[in-house]
Amino acid sequence: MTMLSCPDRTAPAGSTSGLSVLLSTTSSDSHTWNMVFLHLLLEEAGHRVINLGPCVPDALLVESARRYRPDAIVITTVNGHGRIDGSRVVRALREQPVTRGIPVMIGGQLGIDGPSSDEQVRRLLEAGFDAVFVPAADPDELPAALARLLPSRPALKAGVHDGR
Ligand code: B12
Repeated sequence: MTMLSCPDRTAPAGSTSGLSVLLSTTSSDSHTWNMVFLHLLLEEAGHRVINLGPCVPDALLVESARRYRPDAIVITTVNGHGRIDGSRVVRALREQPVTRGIPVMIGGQLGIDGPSSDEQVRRLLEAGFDAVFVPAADPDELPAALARLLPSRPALKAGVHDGR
């Protein structure tokens, strides 16, 4: 069957690029509306989204990153376990030669104590995240952060990063 009409997923004129973004939650997190919101936000910014859905096991996220080799990985989590699940999965991504250079960002409600502390953010960055969005962050910052992060990794964009 031929698709006669399909939505234009290319980047709008003037946007930085049309990046491929792997969107995931953490293994324990079943919330989905945050994913729907981010999926639409990223598509409206001109990016292509691969959405893994809720409760993504670490091994599936790592395997999906190996398979799709996205320009970036965005993790959304609101159930309060993000600081633990997120740290674990980003370490797993950093251990694999094929996935270690992919920019990874996390945001939502990262703990169970309301606004994320500086210490919580520091630990997530130390575990391997390139960017951490605290609850007070404006989600509209995400497309801008993607645009800022990726030009600093030209080899990755060209698909010739070590180990790929
Ligand atoms: C609906 C809901 C559920 C539904 C989810 C249904 C579904 N299909 O998604 C159900 C009933 C299943 C559910 C279950 C649970 N929930 Co619930 N849930 C909610 C609720 C009421 C709304 C969430 C929602 O859909 N919001 C709409 C979306 C669009 O907004 P959002 O999720 O806030 O995301 C925004 C921002 O966080 C931000 N953002 C999110 N991710 C990212 C990532 C990046 C990179 C960036 C930039 C921004 C960003 O952008 C989004 C848009 O502004 C919230 C309370 C609330 N009012 O927020 C609790 C809430 C998230 N749930 C909570 C809890 C505790 C649970 C349970 C553990 C309860 C239980 N004891 O079983 C389980 C979790 C199970 C699990 N395994 O994860 C807590 C989390 C506590 C915490 N973090 O400290 C909350 C905050 C309620 C509360 N006040 O206690 N929940």
